[in-house]
Amino acid sequence: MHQILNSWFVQGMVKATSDMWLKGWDERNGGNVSLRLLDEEVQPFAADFYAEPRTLELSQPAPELANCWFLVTGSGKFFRNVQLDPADNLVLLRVSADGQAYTIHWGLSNGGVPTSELASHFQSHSVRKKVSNGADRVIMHCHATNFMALSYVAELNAASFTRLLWEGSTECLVVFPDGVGIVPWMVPGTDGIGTKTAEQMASHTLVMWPFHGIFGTGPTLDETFGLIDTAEKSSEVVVKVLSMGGMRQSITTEELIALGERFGVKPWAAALEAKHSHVA
Ligand code: 2HA
Ligand code: ZN
Repeated sequence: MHQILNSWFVQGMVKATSDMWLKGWDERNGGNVSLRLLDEEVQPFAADFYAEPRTLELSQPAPELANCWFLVTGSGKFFRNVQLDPADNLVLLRVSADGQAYTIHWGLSNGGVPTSELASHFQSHSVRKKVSNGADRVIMHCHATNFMALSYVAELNAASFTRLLWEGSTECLVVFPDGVGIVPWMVPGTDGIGTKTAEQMASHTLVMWPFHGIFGTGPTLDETFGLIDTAEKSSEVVVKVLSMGGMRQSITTEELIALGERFGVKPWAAALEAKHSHVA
């Protein structure tokens, strides 16, 4: 029995993916998660590593992540199965010293490769590592249902969409003061969508992939799950409100400003100033 199965990072990934499955955000092989780890966090489990690890080229070099370790979900793996067999569904890898490749040290016990969205994850990790001074360690993608549903009816403008979610639940402005970025619809799994997502990650902790899902970032699996959960909860409220004929009253701009002051966060100015068109 591998000791690494009891590590906080494997257990944390099992908890996150199981909860995401139970939330209904990750049908079939939908969704992917990556967690950046420090050398001192993984080395205690080196006895469980492959004696002959596999090295694969990255489709896009990631020099900012040179030598970084990541625990990542596997391509084509089902979140509902991670808890049954973490060693088959997850993969522990290390980016090479030149940032051109990565080596698989544990996991994918029956073969396979890391998530098809590895390019998006690595490009976003590079950006968040910089803007958070190393604090942000998680990139999480899933198909949060109500958030996706809103992408079909809300104006696909980041500021007005952020304003809509801030109004959908009082806690939102406090949890994501930097708002939600939006990329155009693009083919998933490509370097191109990875670049666009990472661009948005420079100033937002959440990014919408219209008609597909959400990307979130944060320092821990718990924080990132909580961030997406909060955006999804607000989305659910807004979906219900729109289904009842639209808002007849809502949180005002002055009230949003007061919220930010009380909780010591600086709300994204463009979203405070934005209007949305969902008042009945
Ligand atoms: O990993 O969700 O976007 C499956 C996906 C691709
Ligand atoms: Zn997806």
